[in-house]
Amino acid sequence: LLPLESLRRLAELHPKPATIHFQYGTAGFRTIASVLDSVLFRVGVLAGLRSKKLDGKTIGVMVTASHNPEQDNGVKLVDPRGEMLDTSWEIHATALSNAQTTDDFVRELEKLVQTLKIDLTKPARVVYARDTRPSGASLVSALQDGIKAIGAEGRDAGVTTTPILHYLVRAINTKGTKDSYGDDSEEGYFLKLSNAFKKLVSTRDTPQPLTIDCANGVGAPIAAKLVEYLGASMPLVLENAFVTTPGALNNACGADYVKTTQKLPPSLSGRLQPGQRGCSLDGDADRLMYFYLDERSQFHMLDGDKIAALVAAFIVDLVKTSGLDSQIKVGVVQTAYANGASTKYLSERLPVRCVSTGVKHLHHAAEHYNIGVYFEANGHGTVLFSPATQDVLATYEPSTPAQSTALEHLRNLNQLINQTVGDALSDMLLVEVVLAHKAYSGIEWDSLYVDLPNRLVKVVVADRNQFRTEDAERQLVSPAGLQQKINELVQRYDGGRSFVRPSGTEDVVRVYAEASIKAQADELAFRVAGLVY
Ligand code: NG1
Ligand code: ZN
Repeated sequence: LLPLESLRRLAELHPKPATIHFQYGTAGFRTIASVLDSVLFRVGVLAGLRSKKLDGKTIGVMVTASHNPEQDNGVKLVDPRGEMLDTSWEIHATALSNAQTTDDFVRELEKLVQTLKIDLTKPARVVYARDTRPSGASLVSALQDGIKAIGAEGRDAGVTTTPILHYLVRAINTKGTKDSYGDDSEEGYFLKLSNAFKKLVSTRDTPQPLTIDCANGVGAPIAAKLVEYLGASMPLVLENAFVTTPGALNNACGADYVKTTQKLPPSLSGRLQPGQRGCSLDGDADRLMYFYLDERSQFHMLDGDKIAALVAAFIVDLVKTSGLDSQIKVGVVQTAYANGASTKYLSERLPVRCVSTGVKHLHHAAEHYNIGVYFEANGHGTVLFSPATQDVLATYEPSTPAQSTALEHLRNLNQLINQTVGDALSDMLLVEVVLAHKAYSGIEWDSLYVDLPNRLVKVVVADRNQFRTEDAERQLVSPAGLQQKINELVQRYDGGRSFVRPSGTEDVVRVYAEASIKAQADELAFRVAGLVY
């Protein structure tokens, strides 16, 4: 039976604000922090139930609003293998969060326990963490009340990055098994990454220091710890590390700023020398954007598509050199936002699939390859080695020194890459490995292909739910007739491509357009926006 006394008593301390409707979307719950107290309490209870349903496996809860402004916050659940919450539970999260009174909440819980046949006698374990937002501490205490109310065992992972929380969940659940993911501590994470990195770059000279824009977020203290583990193997210069300055988080800095403005954060001007490269993390360090200044101090952005191109080509080469190309097939997953030039570059080298926006779609599609590389243009992504591929790598016997070296590199990449979720710091080390092996500077990396000029605009509409898509969001099926009009417009632009979809995280419709000339991409985007409005 449900512990009704503690559930009721603690739920009373976290009443749901009237008139607000919450929704568990692609980014979990995310909104202005001041209304989230009841949501955090209920997520604590739900995490406990999910753990009981999965036989006491540890469930993760991350309190963050990523690249959103400082006054926002949010919360996401993490499943036992370190992946996003199973989509079938998103509606349960939404239903629980919207129960108006304590009675409604208890009724929803009872319904859930019954329909999902949850055995309440099972143990429940939850590990949680938060980013540096000022609202985080009080939201975590609401979460702790929820965990307590359902009688679950909680573990506080403190202030850390989203990808470290995902790592911890997987490490805890695989502890002592043959699939052990590493020690279930922050130290275990740093050791795993830094040891693999050092092996992968053991033959090069000390590199130029890399500048990291930490978005004034949790990436700053975590990167500072990483610096100690990396030592001379990778000198890092941390910028925008003002985590306690009010209003600084994600403000005119960070990966989202760089991607949307295609500019160097003003705070870095003068801090980066011509020819030097740097990168930006977002507020919870799961997105990564690279950039460099050319010899004329012009800014060049290297986004998630450029990272995918760099990394996928490198892995394909290693697989071939190791002699494993008949057993290991490498593939790439992108979304419709991937620059057309990147899709062309990649398609000439390996299979590429396009899926709907949202990490869960990319992640699941990437699992279908032996090695699946996925990146969103905005810098979120990772590489997945399938279980069978990991076995092949563990048991394969190379027959030449070149094969043996390539195999060793693949094994170390498998350790270096955080395969639970996109991880800016792990991805950054991955990029540095490839650049070192190829002896590429930013310029050479950038010239793998030339981005098609593009423009992304938001349109506020009366009801974004009217916009429905198919074909991985590249075609509108509703409103009727609109796609036809878009097609007619697109035809008139050289290299034109455009699509329209409702945002999953904001109350807007997004319009993306590409063309061979910048002015034409802008014009196409605005004309399509005109059709939508
Ligand atoms: P929406 O708001 O659904 O476009 C945005 C990003 C996604 C993804 C999610 C989750 C764009 C165009 N969209 O989704 O790529 O990162 O947020 O945070 O960048
Ligand atoms: Zn993020």
